[in-house]
Amino acid sequence: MQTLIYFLFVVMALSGVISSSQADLKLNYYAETCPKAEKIVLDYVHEHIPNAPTLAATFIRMHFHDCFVRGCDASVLLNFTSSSGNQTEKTAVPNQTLRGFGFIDSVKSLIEAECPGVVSCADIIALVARDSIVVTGGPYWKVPTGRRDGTISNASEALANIPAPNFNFSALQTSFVNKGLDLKDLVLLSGAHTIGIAHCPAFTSRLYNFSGIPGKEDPSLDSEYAENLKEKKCKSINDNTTIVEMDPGSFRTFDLSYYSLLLKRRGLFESDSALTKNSITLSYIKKLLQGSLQDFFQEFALSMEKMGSIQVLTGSAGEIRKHCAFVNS
Ligand code: HEM
Ligand SMILES: *[C@@H]1O[C@H](CO)[C@@H](O)[C@H](O)[C@H]1NC(C)=O
Ligand SMILES: *[C@@H]1O[C@H](CO)[C@@H](O)[C@H](O)[C@H]1NC(C)=O
Ligand SMILES: *[C@@H]1O[C@H](CO)[C@@H](O)[C@H](O)[C@H]1NC(C)=O
Ligand SMILES: *[C@@H]1O[C@H](CO)[C@@H](O)[C@H](O)[C@H]1NC(C)=O
Ligand SMILES: *[C@@H]1O[C@H](CO)[C@@H](O)[C@H](O)[C@H]1NC(C)=O
Ligand SMILES: *[C@@H]1O[C@H](CO)[C@@H](O)[C@H](O)[C@H]1NC(C)=O
Ligand SMILES: CC(=O)N[C@H]1CO[C@H](CO)[C@@H](O)[C@@H]1O
Repeated sequence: MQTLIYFLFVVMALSGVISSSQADLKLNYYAETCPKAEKIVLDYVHEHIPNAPTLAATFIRMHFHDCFVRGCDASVLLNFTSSSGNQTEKTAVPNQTLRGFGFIDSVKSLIEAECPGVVSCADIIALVARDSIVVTGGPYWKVPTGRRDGTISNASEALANIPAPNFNFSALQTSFVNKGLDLKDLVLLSGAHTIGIAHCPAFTSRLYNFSGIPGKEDPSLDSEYAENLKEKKCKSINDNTTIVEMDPGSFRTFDLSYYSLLLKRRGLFESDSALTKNSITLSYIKKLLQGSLQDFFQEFALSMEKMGSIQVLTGSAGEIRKHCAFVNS
């Protein structure tokens, strides 16, 4: 009998541990402590994103990069910590193309003025990302709040945890599984590449140096598209500055065309085209293309909610930063 009780206790404790991170976030977490917080974010986004719609892409990407390194804890925003100095996550190669830090700081200042020390920077990233995408006509997803801010930010951890554009299928799968995300999430979340831009270095090896062979093109890239990119965009392998729309023609519209391009072998990164090389992910792509835009939005929302709860700090873990770029002293 005692053994049975002990067994039940262990089972309950384990399931509690497994579900605790998600259970501790809740919708409108600041209802009592800072009732205007979410409205302040939404108003600021409404006021500024229509003038700078390309920031919506950078914010959803910032949220992704935050969540994949030490969980969604705003470690991506830190400029300096005592352990890493200025070699924080944002200095790592994948982060060098992030923007919009000033926007987040402005939202934080408005919220601090309303209720000091209450709302985390991690929640602000999650809310800004969602609201910016909605304002630009993309999907809505729920953002339960209650995340707390981390105190560590380490450039080498960003390199180790953020998937790279030259990842093949199995490397992508491993990267996502390590964060509790499955192949369906991989296909759906990659769908964010329906908006935004990339710099040439993310894919020029596919045009000029595939598999390290000078002059070789990636045979899984549509050759007409490849020629076009070489002639008009990334004219050499050393072009570090030119930007390319990832979903040419509708890079500001959150739609299904990213997936159509994948099937036409026009995914820009190896990581995009890798999704067509596995039968499970290929069939998800085809299924999405057979469904409606609303179906895609609904599925995307579920994956975003999963992503937004990766390894979150809750309760008394971490802190509520006063300034998003610095840990509290
Ligand atoms: C699956 C693995 C992924 C890889 C390898 C990857 C890689 C990249 C790279 C290399 C860029 C271009 C950055 C630049 O050169 O400026 C980019 C852009 C972008 N990524 Fe991803 N990404 C992945 C997943 C995601 C996810 C999960 C999201 C969000 C849910 C996302 C959202 C975006 C957006 C919106 C942009 C455009 C950014 C802008 O316009 O500034 N990506 N990604
Ligand atoms: C933090 O670093 C960003 C660039 O990564 C810079 O734009 C910003 O001004 C810095 N913030 C502070 C408060 O120093
Ligand atoms: C950063 O992370 C790397 C890899 O995990 C580790 O070797 C290094 O010691 C860390 N740096 C600091 C300053 O904590
Ligand atoms: C980072 O810190 C090092 C020394 O600690 C300093 O030499 C360098 O200028 C700093 N870089 C930036 C961008 O602040
Ligand atoms: C995928 O990439 C990994 C890491 O670079 C490599 O070890 C592996 O062999 C590759 N797998 C395939 C199927 O190419
Ligand atoms: C081509 O790829 C190889 C192997 O990755 C690398 O060593 C070489 O520097 C690359 N060439 C150029 C011009 O970038
Ligand atoms: C582009 O970046 C690479 C790697 O950072 C560097 O070696 C190269 O000199 C840069 N090219 C130009 C034209 O700035
Ligand atoms: C946004 C940001 O902090 N970008 C930095 C990325 O890293 C490079 C090199 O370390 C810096 O020059 C950028 O300022």
